[in-house]
Amino acid sequence: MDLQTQLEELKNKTLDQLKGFQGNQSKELQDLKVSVLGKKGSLTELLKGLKELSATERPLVGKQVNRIRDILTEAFEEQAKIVEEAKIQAQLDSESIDVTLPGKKVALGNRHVLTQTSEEIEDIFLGMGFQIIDGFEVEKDYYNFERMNLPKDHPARDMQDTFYITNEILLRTHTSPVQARTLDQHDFSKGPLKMVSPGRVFRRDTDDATHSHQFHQIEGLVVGKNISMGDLKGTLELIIKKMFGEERKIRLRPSYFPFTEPSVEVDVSCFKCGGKGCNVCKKTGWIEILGAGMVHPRVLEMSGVDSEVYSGFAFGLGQERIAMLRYGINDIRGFYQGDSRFSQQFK
Ligand code: FA5
Repeated sequence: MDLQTQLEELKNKTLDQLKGFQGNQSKELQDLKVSVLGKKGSLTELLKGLKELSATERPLVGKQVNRIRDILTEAFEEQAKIVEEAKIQAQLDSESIDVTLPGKKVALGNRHVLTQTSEEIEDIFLGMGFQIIDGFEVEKDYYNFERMNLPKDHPARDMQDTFYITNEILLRTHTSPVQARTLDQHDFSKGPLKMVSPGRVFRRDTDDATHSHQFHQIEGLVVGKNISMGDLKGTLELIIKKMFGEERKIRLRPSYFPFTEPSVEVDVSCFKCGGKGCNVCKKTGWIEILGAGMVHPRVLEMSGVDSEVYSGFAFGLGQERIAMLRYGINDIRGFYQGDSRFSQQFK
């Protein structure tokens, strides 16, 4: 049999074999393809006979080979499609869907308890005519320390060590730099300044049940004419009673902050032991929740505000401490672990 006839036969035989492959026979189809068109397949085998042909016959048969390879390649592709479709159809036929079965429940998340706390506090302040201001988490040393009356090399900088990005740029240690930035902007001819600014702060603190190296504060600042320590105490009492109820006791302790004079620290009676002393309150019966005081005249002057005419108070609340007191959370680390069993409790 001459080569051309053999080639035609191979083509016809393969086309015949290609008919009737089922959906579950994609492997068999692939095997057949390899056995005909593969490197060691029958077509390649027949090609070896090309060199026996005369110079006039060879190009003609060569053309025929190419034509047959194209026809077969196309036929295999076509058949592969048919097999794939048959496979999908078989799968669809074998699976029945019970549309009456209940659907899968999608678990709904809820706002983090710290977000809820912050929004609640913001709402109370909005009701008292305060504005809400955003600050920068990455802050300049200048605003975080210098404008807060903590010049370079001031020993009180040790109270709030932090993570420096460069010598001049750092992760803010408190929300107080927003005080300076807001004072710079405020137009006192239009009335007093009353603002709160919530946000994340960072410190080189050792983590324990009540301390984290990253936590949240809410800064408050009121500056105007004739603002006194009485206004500070009244505002704090109001917010603490709204947040914790009338029965919770508070106490003001004299303290020191370079940016307030006088300065106080405010404690709330411990939620766990009610004031008797336990591991949460470190046996003191009290948990510190905020620092506050009358704005230091130098802080006002650095913003170009005349401290002879204007005075004010400021405070910095620890949001985690507030949430812990409200909900009886005894370990601050729970806020940051992303455990849904924790967050689901505060819907
Ligand atoms: C300050 O950060 C001052 N900027 C607050 C202030 C503002 C004083 C305005 C006067 C005027 P202090 O370091 O005490 O102060 O922090 C304030 C509150 O943040 C604390 O009362 C506490 O509730 C919370 N806090 C402090 N350190 C941590 C910590 N490591 N983890 C969680 N909460 C903390």
